[in-house]
Amino acid sequence: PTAVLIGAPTDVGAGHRGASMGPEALRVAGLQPALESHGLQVIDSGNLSGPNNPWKPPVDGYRHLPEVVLWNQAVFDAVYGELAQGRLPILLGGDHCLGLGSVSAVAKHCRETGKKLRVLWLDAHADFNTSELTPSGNVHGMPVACLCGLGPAELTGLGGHTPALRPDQIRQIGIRSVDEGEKRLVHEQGLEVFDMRFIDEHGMRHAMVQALAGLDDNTHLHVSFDVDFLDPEIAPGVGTTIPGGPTYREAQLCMEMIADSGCLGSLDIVELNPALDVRNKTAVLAVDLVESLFGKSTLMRERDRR
Ligand code: DIR
Ligand code: MN
Ligand code: MN
Ligand code: MN
Repeated sequence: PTAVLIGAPTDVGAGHRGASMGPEALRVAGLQPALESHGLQVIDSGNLSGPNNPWKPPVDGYRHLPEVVLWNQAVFDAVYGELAQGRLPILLGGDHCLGLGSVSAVAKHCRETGKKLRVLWLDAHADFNTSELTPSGNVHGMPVACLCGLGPAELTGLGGHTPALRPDQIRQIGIRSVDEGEKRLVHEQGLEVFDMRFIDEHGMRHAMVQALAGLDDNTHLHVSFDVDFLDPEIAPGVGTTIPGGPTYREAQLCMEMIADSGCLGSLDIVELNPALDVRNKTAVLAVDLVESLFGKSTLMRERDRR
């Protein structure tokens, strides 16, 4: 299908300013021509608009909730509209609170078309906080919980169906920072998490074999790629760096194995923060990895010979 870039330049869900510059940094790093060089048709639909970041403290456990809701409604409408036209949406964040609007739209599309849905959440964090558990009030730490129906009605009901997702539709990869209360909730809800301990012990290959198990021709695979998934030594341009993430090779393998599944139907690239980056190198790395996600490989693969 044709891919569509959708920019969502906001940082209202984050605790650092700057992820609002993410869409432009990815364009400057050459995302569109890189994808086109692999034979993909790509349309850049430009940027969505929404409220400015008021930079206020949390209210009742949420920072900027009205602004987060407005941005997510815009993302939901754009992603849903592209899927309905048979296109593959690539959301350029923006902070990870936008995963809520994006995945809610994908879930609605799948319900309406009878497709199975698998969501891969590539992240250093579980993003499974609630207003009671959050240490920060930042909604970018809450989208997975909201997708599972735990959160304010304005967010959990975004796609007209609560919950948008069942925990068994989600696989988390690369996790290495989970807050105390969040840890218990992840366990209670039965999320399948391939944390860094798992990747250390069993390797990225085995983690991805398990995370991709059970996909079939009727499965829509959504990848929500928080750039802080990557080790900060190679990807410094994010607001919340956590040491001990996947190396360049591990991240490449992860992306290549997703490409080989042939099921990729939508993508978020979020939390890239150019204000904290070094000569745009994190954006360039993200583009390199996304090329692999869309099938770039060193040698010809099985699918190229068919
Ligand atoms: C932390 C940081 N768990 C919080 N979360 C995220 O504020 O909830 N950082 N997602 O990127
Ligand atoms: Mn479709
Ligand atoms: Mn995240
Ligand atoms: Mn994160």
